[in-house]
Amino acid sequence: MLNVEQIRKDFPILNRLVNGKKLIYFDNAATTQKPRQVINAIKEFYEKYNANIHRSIHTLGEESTKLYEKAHKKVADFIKAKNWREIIFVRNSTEAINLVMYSWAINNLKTGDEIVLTIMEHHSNIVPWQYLQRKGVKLKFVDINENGTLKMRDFEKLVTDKTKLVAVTHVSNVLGTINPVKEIGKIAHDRGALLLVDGAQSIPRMKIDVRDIDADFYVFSGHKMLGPTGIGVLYAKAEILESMEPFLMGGGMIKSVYTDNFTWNELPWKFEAGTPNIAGAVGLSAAIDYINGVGVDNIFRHERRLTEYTLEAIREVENVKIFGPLDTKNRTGVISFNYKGLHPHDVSMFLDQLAGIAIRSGHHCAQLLMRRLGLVATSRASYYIYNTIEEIDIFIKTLKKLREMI
Ligand code: C6P
Repeated sequence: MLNVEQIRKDFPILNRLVNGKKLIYFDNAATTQKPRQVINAIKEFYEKYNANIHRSIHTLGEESTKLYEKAHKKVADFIKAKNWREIIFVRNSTEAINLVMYSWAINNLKTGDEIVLTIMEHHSNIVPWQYLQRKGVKLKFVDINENGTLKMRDFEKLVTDKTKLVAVTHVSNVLGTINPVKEIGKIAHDRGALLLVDGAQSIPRMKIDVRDIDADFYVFSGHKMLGPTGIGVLYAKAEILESMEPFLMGGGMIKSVYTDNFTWNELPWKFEAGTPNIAGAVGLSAAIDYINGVGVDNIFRHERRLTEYTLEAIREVENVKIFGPLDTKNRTGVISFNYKGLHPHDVSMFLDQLAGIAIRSGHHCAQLLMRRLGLVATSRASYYIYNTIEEIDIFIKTLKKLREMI
């Protein structure tokens, strides 16, 4: 069990008042809050170590280089990568997927090749692939069942020897569904395709072993797992990275430059052109330490408890419809719902104004899924380590109050 009271003390923002009420932050799928340990690590970096990396031989330059390389190693251990050189720092999940598209897909896919996605993908795992349609690459989409799980038989049908890539989210940011990515990977590999896993919503709350999943690419963002914004990760198998051309060119990614050509640096620097987000990497490192200290399994269990409690309590609120699996074994603490008679934006605004509750409303960058569900938007509460049953009680009470108001 988590010591939530103790954990909450690490998050200064949770003391903030919003509209006269103590902040209740239920927008964790968008971005999580940051503990003092992460904030201090960034502050300490700028106060004591700030220097560019891989350039200067002076003490500060050496120290900041060490910190930056250590962050790669920490991420590699965290996701059980074979080698820290398989960890590329980028800005976020979106950039990581774009890197795969520009560096791998553009050079390896041709007219007639296919990519299999799912209808529950975030736009970041759809739009970059649509760019390849101009090359004659076809996109196919796996559908969902009524309970918000993937139609696994669709994979069997849609993944063929024309498929070069299966790109799927590990956890839906709208439904909370946990997808069986290992099983999906087997189907992809059996037909000679690669597997890309969008881990944006899984890494903050699930133990990740990229080798067990057998992911060829696994991407995530630091800011959804207690880290700062502007730092994210592309993991890829070393042999694939070795075969890929860099996407961004410039300083840091070269070994030698001549008037007519250049040679690439070794991994991962080959893909990290220009001065990187060094402080971001230090912050991400501290975030991983924090998560390891709490225990990923404990985080998952805590969220499950909050989700079970919510799904039970929300039944008492008239005219609320929940989306996604009702079985909490197959889902994380993301609860999308609609309130009959109120637009999701209005629900969000009322919760904020009346009780200082921050939820997200809208299409959640998943318009294909919205259309599939016959919706334009939902309200979405999403939990993390510092959320409590007491906060959920206030949330449910406020939802009931809305009923009386309208
Ligand atoms: N979802 C949400 O509120 P970036 O913006 O690159 O850090 O993450 C993109 C992304 C990719 N995949 C999934 C499954 C995601 O949930 C997200 C981000 C946020 O749901 C912001 S739209």
